[in-house]
Amino acid sequence: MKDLRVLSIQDISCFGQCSLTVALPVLSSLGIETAILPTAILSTHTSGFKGFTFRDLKEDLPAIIAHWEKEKIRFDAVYTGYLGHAKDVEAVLSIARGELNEGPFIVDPAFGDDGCLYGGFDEDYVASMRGLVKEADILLPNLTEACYLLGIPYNSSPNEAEIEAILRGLHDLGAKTVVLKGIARTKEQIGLCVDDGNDQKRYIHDRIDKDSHGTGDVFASVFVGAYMRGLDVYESAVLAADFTYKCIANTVDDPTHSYGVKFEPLLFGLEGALRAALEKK
Ligand code: PXL
Repeated sequence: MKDLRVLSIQDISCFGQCSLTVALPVLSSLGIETAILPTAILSTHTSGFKGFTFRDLKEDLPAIIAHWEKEKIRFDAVYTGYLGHAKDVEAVLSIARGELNEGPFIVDPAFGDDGCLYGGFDEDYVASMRGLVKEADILLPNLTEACYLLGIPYNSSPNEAEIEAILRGLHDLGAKTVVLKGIARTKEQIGLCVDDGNDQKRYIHDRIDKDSHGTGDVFASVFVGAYMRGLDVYESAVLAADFTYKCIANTVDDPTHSYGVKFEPLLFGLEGALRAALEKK
């Protein structure tokens, strides 16, 4: 296996199983060296906790980047999630499109769900995210984020024409390939659509009727790991969706675990599933 080094740029929520505390173990378990650039440190994530602390690290980013540039450090991909501050975008783009990154720039907008923005975000944050979308090789939005990015009303059950318009709109914003999550949603099913501007593929699969926090981060981390290890975008999205489903199934019966999903016990099987998918190619 080729040595791979990915940089993940997101917040650290010290407690709560999301962002970097998901990306690091997932990517590491897939054999990928994972460097991190934390954009903020929070005591917990912002969903379901009250009174969390938030230390913005945007002042630190330029010096970290300058040091990496001096050391001639290189990454095989850059993957961003929840950043926390609109001003982070400038630093992120200087990494993703500068000498530090020699591979794809993969963007999970990570700013909303179920028709709403996460607490603390506003239209300015969404506007700044459009700056990332413009440069994204692969964009991983859910339906909520896609609608906000396009400035259109959220509809949890878009019809065919609406899905087409969303995909076209995201390409027009600059995203080269889009993995749109949360289509064809019923109580029992949910799906995703992969669209590279020429070709479109969908994956509809079983759904557990429970909203779980951190699943977008699990999906994105598995997706990035699988894609970097050699699956194509669609295969990576399928592996990520199936693994995310298993994580929810592993958590849904535990009433004490409402803040995230119990992905850790499943990581060993994830590497096996990835290898099996690679061997099938
Ligand atoms: O899972 C996305 C996420 C990441 N980081 C923080 C969050 C959220 C979602 O609410 O609050 C701090």
